[in-house]
Amino acid sequence: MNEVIFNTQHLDKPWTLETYRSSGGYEMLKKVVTEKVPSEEIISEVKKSALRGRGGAGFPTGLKWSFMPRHFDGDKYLVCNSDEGEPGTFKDRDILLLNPHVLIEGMAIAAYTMNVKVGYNYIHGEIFEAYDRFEAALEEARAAGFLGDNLFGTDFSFNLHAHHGYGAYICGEETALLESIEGKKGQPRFKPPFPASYGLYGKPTTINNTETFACIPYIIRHGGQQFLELGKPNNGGTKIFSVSGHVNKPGNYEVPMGTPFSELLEMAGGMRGGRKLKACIPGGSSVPVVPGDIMMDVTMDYDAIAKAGSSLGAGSVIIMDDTVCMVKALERLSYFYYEESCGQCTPCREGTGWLYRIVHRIEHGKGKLEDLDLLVDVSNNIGGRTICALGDAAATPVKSFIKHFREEFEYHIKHGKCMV
Ligand code: L3W
Ligand code: SF4
Repeated sequence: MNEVIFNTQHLDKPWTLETYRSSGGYEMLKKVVTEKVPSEEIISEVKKSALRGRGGAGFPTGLKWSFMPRHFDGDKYLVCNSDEGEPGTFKDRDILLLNPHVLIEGMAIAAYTMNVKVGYNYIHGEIFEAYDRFEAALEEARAAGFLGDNLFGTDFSFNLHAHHGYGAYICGEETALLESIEGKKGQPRFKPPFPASYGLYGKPTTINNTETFACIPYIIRHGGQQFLELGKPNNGGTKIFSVSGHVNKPGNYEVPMGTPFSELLEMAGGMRGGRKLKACIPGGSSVPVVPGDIMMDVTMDYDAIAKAGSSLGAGSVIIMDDTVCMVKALERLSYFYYEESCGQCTPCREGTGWLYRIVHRIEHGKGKLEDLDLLVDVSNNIGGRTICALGDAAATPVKSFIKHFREEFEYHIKHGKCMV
C-alpha cells in the first residue's frame, strides 16, 4: 500500500524527526528551497495531482494556491485548519499524533511556493495530546533548521506557530478561525472577500486542511501525475477515511480514492455482530445520509459519492446498523447544530432550535404528521440564507433523513415509539 500521509506508521516512534528523516523527510523542502524551484512549477504539479481540499469542500488546492498574490511584498499568511470538530471526524488528530512532520514539511513547501513567512496551525481546543505532539515536532523542526529564518542558508524564512482553539465547532469555518486567531469571538465573516485577498489581519491568506498540506511532500517527491494515479481522474491520491459506528474496528484508514465502500467496510472489520448496514453518512454529519443498499455499490471518491446523492465531505464515514432509530439519530445531530450555531444570523440561530425541538418532540411521542413537512419547510428556509455553511449543514441531515426514512418518522408519530 502506497501511504502518502501515514508513511512512517510501520516504524518505531513514527512521530519523531529522526523517524521522519529516515524515510526521506524534509528532503523535498530542502530541494525546492536550495534549488529555487519556481513556484509556478510547484503549483503546476499540485494542479496536476488533482488534490482537492480535504476539510470538506473539496476545492482544488493548486487553484487556491494560485489565488495568492506571490509578488505582493506586504504581510501574507499561511494557515492550517486542524480544528476538526464535526461529528464523525477524527483524522487530523491522528496526523498530528502520528506524523506531525509531514504536515510541517507540507506547510513549509506551501509557504515557499506562495512566498509567505509566517504560518499558524489552529488546533481544536479539545485535543490536548495532539497539540502537545505538534508543539514538540515544531521544536524539533526549528532546532534542525527546517523552520525559522534563512532556511538552508537562503533568503527564505518561514516561522510556524501552533494555536490552540477553545473547542467551538464554528471555529473550523475558515473565517471564524481567522477571527479566533486574531483574538476575537470566533464568528464567520461574509465571503467574498475570500481569505486569499482578505484573510488573517486583513492580509492575503491561504488556509488549507491538515490532510491537504500533508499530501504535499509526496506530490513534490513523486510528481503530481503519480499522486493522481493513486486515485481516479479528478479524484487524485489517497484519502484518510475515519470509520466510526457499528463496525468491528473503527479507526482511520488511508486508502486510494475510488476504493469500493465494501472494501473499506471490510478493512474496518465488517459490521459489528454481522448485522445489516442500514445507513451511512459518508462525509461527516453535514452531508446527506445514504441508505445501506445504495452505499454498498459506491466507490469512495468525490464523484461517486455525489452520484449517490451525498458528499465525500471530510471523509468521516458513520456506519449505522439496523438497530438504529433514525429519529433518535437525527435528534442527536440536530442538537449538535443547535448547540454550535454562533447565533449571528436569524435563520440559523432560530431555525436550528426549531429543528431540534420538532425532532425532539417526535422522538418523545408528541409529534404530529404535519411536523414532517414543517421540518422540511424550516430546513428550506435556512439553506442558502446564512453567512456560513453551518446553516446548510444543520438542514441537510433533516431533509435527507426524512427523504430516505420517512416511514420511520411516521411510525414514531403514530405509535409514539421506535420502529426498530
Ligand atoms: C477564492 C473564490 N477562494 C472558494 C475557497 C474558500 C475555501 C474553499 C472552499 O466549508 C465545507 C462546508 C462544511 N476565490 C473561492 C475561494 N474559495 N471560492 O475555497 O470554500 P467553501 O466555501 O466551498 O467551503 P468551506 O467554507 O471551506 C467546508 C463541509 O465542508 N463539511 C464540514 C467539515 C467539517 C470539518 C471539521 O469539523 N473539521 O472538516 C463536510 O462536508 O459543511 O460545506 O477555502 O475560501 N472564488
Ligand atoms: Fe453563525 Fe449559523 Fe450564521 Fe454560520 S450560519 S454565521 S454558525 S448563525
